[in-house]
Amino acid sequence: MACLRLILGDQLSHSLASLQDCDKTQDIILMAEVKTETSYVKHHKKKIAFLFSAMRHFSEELKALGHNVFYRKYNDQDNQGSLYAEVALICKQQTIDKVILTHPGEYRVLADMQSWQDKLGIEVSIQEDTRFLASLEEFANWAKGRKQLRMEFFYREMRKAWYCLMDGDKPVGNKWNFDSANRKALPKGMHPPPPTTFEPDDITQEVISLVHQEFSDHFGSLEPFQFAVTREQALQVLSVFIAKRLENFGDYQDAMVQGEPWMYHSHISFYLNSGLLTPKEVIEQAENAYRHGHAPLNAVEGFIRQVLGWREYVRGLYWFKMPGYQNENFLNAKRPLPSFFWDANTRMNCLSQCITETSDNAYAHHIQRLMVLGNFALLAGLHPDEVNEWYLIVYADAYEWVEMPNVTGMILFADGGLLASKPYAASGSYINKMSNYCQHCHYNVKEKLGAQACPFNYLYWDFLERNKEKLGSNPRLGMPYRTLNKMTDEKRLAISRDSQIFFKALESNEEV
Ligand code: FAD
Ligand code: DLZ
Ligand code: SF4
Repeated sequence: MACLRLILGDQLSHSLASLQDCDKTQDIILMAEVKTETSYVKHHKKKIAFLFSAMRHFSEELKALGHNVFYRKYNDQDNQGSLYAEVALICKQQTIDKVILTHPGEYRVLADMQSWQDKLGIEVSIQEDTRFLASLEEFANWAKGRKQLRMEFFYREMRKAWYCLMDGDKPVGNKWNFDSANRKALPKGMHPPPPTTFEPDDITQEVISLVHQEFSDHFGSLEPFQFAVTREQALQVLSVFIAKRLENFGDYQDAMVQGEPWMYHSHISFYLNSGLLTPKEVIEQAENAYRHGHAPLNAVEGFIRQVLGWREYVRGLYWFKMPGYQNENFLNAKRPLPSFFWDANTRMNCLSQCITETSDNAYAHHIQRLMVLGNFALLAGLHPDEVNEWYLIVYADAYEWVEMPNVTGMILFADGGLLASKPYAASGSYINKMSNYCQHCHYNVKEKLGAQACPFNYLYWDFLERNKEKLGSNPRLGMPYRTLNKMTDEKRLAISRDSQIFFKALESNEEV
């Protein structure tokens, strides 16, 4: 029986379900660079270059292992333009008894794949993506019947299930979570090590030329291009992180410093999400570092919580709630995305820095995504569709399964509190505490009102006032609502007035 096995751009793992039991004598492995995938949103140039190069390297590895690989390049004359059309062409030209797929990372792709069997008249089998540590069924069993799906409780179950950072039936250190130790600003004069980078080889050079040629109108800088593009290189990024950054990961997890986009983060999301690394090996290496005394518990637990907790949780939540999740807009946010999200042209230094780094690197670390960019999107009431699209475009690690819960649930509270117990809303003083952006800003973070005041300051209160009906009874917002309620009418009017001036400027595309 001859099988056609399609491997997607984010399925570059030798352990992939649809590669198991592959019959090298008659099966065909198909990989294809296609327009439908490059254009459903206009991805950052670096994201396309990274994936195409990683796909091409992976196909070479499969060929070297003796597999029969058909690789469709983007500018091949006969490129069929979509995954389905590429599959259909091979099924027409060859004798194929069965098409084997691995569950994709986005609902739109799954919905498409589910129609292929009827269209092709050939059996199509969609296998579970076993690279994740919680199956979709396990997540659904955990989530069923719960009103709120708190990550913390899911994470504890995962720690027990994978016996990770456990001492018998107790968490190591007798606490599940060491987050309270992980909120330090970076001391002056302390510089994180540079990121691990790679010079483009011939395959990557060819892809870079292709991206210049075909995607010049997409967001972001293509060069310098320094990502890992093979598993071997991705493993190097991981081992340098474990050896040189992990020990400080916890302490400075929430810190932001102008000119330091990489901090003590791991920079492995690109490689985990495309399949070059597996979450299991990442977690094992981090736990080993703790067990051998190379990194403290607050760092290792903090890091493992991201991978074993958040990453698995958002994936479970996405599939548990799709397709409805994409329409959530609890706060009825309507404002279009300001143009400065594309050109960084704003006097708000924190935003300008984070957007510039996003454009340069196709990367920003979590707190930049959450507490600067996301916080602004929340306070300004930006429409979830536009915010989701932006995040999906600009980061090289972005796929809907991980991007959407972070945007819809975490930053916009658009799911009404399914993911987060309260909106991650903050005034300028949080950004000032965790970064040095305010020292270089046109606005004054200490001023609450008026033309020089940091816009986050009045937008924060205006957000609470605007959404009082929906958020006023949230127990975790009791303190700020009590403060708001105690404000004089005059102060409340001034907050509303300054916010209206700000929004008007946004609407008329003036620089803010
Ligand atoms: P580290 O800080 O070193 O963390 C280690 C790993 O933990 C990451 O590589 C990632 O795999 C995982 N992780 C950490 N936080 C999360 C989280 N909240 N959700 C899921 N996994 C997490 N991550 C993506 O991989 N793709 C996205 O498209 C994406 N979009 C985001 C959008 C918003 C609005 C926010 C707030 C977060 C988003 N994240 C996304 C999560 C997180 O910001 C990135 O995973 C992280 O910044 C990647 O950098 P790193 O590898 O250096 O991570
Ligand atoms: C993101 C992406 C891009 C830009 N291009 C391709 C491609 O040409 N071929 C491919 O197989 N996959 C690509 N991908 C990744 C897919 O979009 C991804 O597999 C789906 O979004 C499901 O997660
Ligand atoms: Fe951002 Fe306000 Fe600080 Fe400026 S003053 S950097 S706008 S938080």
